[in-house]
Amino acid sequence: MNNRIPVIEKILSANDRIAAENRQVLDRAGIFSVNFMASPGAGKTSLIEQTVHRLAERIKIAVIDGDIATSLDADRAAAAGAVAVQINTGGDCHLDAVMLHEALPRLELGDIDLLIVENVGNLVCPANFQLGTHKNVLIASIPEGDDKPYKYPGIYRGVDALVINKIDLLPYIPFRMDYFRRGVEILSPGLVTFPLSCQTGEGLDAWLDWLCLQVRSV
Ligand SMILES: Nc1nc2c(ncn2[C@@H]2O[C@H](COP(=O)(O)OP(=O)(O)O)[C@@H](O)[C@H]2O)c(=O)[nH]1
Ligand SMILES: [Mg+2]
Repeated sequence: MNNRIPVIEKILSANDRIAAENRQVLDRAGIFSVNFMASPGAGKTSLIEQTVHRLAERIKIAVIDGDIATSLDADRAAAAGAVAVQINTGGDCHLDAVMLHEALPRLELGDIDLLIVENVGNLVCPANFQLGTHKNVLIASIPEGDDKPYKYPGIYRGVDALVINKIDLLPYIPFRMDYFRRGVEILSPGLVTFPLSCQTGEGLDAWLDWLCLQVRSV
């Protein structure tokens, strides 16, 4: 039992080493990359679809989709107009840096401006495994409830931007935005936040402006 903590530390530091290699590969290719993390159903793939629809004419976008099984999400990203690769984790509840490392050569890296990685739907495990992407983006959604920052502090603490999706549902679902945002502020003070709806398009422009700014900054 006493050996467990050193073993986990070793796995995590090996992951960080590969994550740093991934970052180098992406930087060398001039690619800006984001890691989308969220619970299942929050709207990761929907935000990818909307982002690709709106930006694909201006920015070359690739998507790497992580799921336990199926290629359903990569199929959706491809149908939206992105180059898409699916990773099946076969049961793992998160992507890790090695999985991304193995997926990167499946893309024409010289032909990509923006890489979006869709992590496995989960609010716990993805927070522990850096992939080497430039930004970690968390997608919350109204039906999940306003208590999630308090219940899953780990994932809310480590992110670079927060999307609050499905704001079209605010009239129908009890969700105290002030309470939610107070919880976020405690964990990630000043976190850049985009309330939006993939369904109606409300709020998408601010998200896309931020993303384009990041892509241009590479
Ligand atoms: N009402 C509403 N539904 C949405 C919105 N975004 C996504 N959905 C729906 O939420 C469900 C899960 O979306 P999906 O993108 O597959 O989530 P993922 O599992 O995080 O990739 C689908 O039925 C979407 O149509 C939104 O902004 N508003
Ligand atoms: Mg999805």
